[in-house]
Amino acid sequence: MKNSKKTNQDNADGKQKDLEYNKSTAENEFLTTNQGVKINDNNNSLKSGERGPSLLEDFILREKITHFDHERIPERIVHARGSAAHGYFELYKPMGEYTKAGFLNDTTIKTPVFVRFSTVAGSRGSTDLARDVRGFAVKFYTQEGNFDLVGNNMPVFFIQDAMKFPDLVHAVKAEPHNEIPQAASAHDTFWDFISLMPESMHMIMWVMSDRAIPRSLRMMEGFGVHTFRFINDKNESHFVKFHWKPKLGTHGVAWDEAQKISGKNSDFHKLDLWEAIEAGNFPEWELGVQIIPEADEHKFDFDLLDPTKLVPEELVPVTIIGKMTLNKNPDNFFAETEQVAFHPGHIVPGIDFSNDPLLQGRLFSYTDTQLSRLGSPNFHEIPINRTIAPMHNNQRDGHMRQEIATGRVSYHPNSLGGGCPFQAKMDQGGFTSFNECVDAHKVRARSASFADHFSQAVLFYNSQTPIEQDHIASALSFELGKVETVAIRERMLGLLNQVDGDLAATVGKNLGIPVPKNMEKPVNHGVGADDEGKQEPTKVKQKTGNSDALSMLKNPTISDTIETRQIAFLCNDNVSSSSVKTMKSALENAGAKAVIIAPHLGTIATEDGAEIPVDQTYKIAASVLFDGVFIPAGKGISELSKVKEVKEFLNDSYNHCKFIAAEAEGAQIVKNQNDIKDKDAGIITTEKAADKALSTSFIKALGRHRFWEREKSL
Ligand code: HDD
Repeated sequence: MKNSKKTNQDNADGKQKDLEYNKSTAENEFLTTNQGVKINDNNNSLKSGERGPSLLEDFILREKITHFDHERIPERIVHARGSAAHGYFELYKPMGEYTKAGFLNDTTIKTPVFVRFSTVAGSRGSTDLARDVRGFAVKFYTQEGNFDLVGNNMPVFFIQDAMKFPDLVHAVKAEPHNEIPQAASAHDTFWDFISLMPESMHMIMWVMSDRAIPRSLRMMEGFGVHTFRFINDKNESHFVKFHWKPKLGTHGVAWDEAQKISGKNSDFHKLDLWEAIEAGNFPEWELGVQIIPEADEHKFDFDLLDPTKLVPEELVPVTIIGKMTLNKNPDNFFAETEQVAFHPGHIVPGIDFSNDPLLQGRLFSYTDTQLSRLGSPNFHEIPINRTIAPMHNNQRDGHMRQEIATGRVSYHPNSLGGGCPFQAKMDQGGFTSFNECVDAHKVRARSASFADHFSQAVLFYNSQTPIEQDHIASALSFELGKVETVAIRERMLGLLNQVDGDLAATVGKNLGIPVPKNMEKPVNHGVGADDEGKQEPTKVKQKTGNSDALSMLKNPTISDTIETRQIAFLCNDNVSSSSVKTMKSALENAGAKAVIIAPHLGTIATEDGAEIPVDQTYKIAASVLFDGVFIPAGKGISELSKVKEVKEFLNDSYNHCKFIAAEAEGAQIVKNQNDIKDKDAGIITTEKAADKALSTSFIKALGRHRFWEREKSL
């Protein structure tokens, strides 16, 4: 183990080499007990007589069953369902002016990373497509120790102080008396809590937007959320906000689609990430930072320490400093994805905390939770968690200790061990906390600078396109429609009214209740008993009225690539091979994947007697699992109009605003479908077969992801 650490620091493979020590394979090996004894019969327990009782002395049976009985560990209290991958981070330009962190200064190093994405509220076995925040946790195995950036796919949070975290989580999780609903916030306890906590309104706008139903984990932004500090080698501090920008753009699905995907394939995101990496389509994100000098701390209309606020990119631009590539799936889900232990408190010299009260509370929570989840203070020794930097200290013993620390000295200072291990001076890389001056009274209070709960909710809402605003109104109508207590719905309308009168009115109309007039002034229940009625939320006018970066559709960094998109080809025997081939090769050249769907597996015969392998049948394939649909030409295609699943396929594609392309007989099917016809510009048809112009327009259209304009006519 020791030698590996010296050599494993050098490159992107460093962590992989480190993990090799713990990998095993049973190839060409005998089956044995855990003690290494070869097993002769793995099918029958030891009995007294063929039909007699089993014998307690059967150590092979006992060992097997005992281990099985203990296979499960508690799932994470939040973020239980996750998918992860290995990769590396490359720096574009040295950041020495701001931070002395080694991995942010040396552009020649590829720092290994392990990234876990997650939903928050649901259990381990819940659906990937829940309307929820997504966790975006990155472990950088740097040469100076592990740095964990434990963020989300949204840049703000529900609450301002860690004191409220257990309340928030209790409210959103399944209700305690009947454990319903699973992985859903659409229930009374969540909205009861939210309606009493106006500070959550900004985050509520994000969670009700399509950010909460991503198309793919590879198509989400990531955010460090809190303001952190960069510390340079002169011990100067700059505030910093971290951003991950996906190369494939940020995309969501329609809510009806999300619900159907949950039925068709609840592992949709997990599988998508897995398959992309297996196919060599390595997902990439660029790392961006917003840097704010210490002197500018109080220059904004909001408090940098308030995690319900973001720093608009129009005020402080995001500087792109590097790129992360995920290029390897885990070998073992439990060993890696389940046992990985992230902690916002895992930082390296050059990075430090701010006094954000949510972050400060997190610094306690993450080690604590690993103790109950992984069962031992030695969780840092689990292969996926251990650092590739040299690690020496006087911590000893505890459950399942792996390291065999030699020698008689386990204390500091010592003379018997030659004083080892030594403390490191700052110029030797020793970590020192930023020497911020703090002179204050001990109080249990919230700063008045945190009291503006609505301006940024308004900023977010106003920055959305009308389509995105409609989606927010629909999401709120769905969620609050499932709330049974009318008083909770009314309180929520009061809060929504602070964000936008029309939004409140639309949701109110759907809920069948008028926006309550006497609730113009929301009450903040998130205060101490002596402060009740004080510290009411204020609405401060932001300088930035609009921020395109907050909209998925207006975002200036929007990507029109169709790489890795899955396009369904609705086929049948007697299809035109040139029609299929022309579109398939055009899509593949653009990086997308054509999936051939037909009534049966095996191959389909083309009009000219060739054969095309079939990927899926209509019994398995569903529109919601694809990004777009193409119906080729061919005499046999006309028969598809009789196939029920094809009708459903087209209807769903249409209703979820997907682009549909069709040629000749295929185009006729679209025209004959009552609900669709060729009503809008998202339906691209031609009477010709193998039309290159059609594939060009289809690819261009797919780059827009969805033809959302169609929603108006649905
Ligand atoms: Fe947390 C897990 C992100 C606030 C307490 N959190 C967890 C994970 C992510 C986040 C991505 C999953 C890590 C993994 O994949 O293993 N959490 C956040 C963000 C927050 C946040 C972005 C606000 C900005 N969290 C937060 C607070 C507390 C916690 C305020 C407690 C005071 N979070 C936990 C936890 C978890 C966790 C209970 C559960 C499993 C784990 O830590 O390892 O400790």
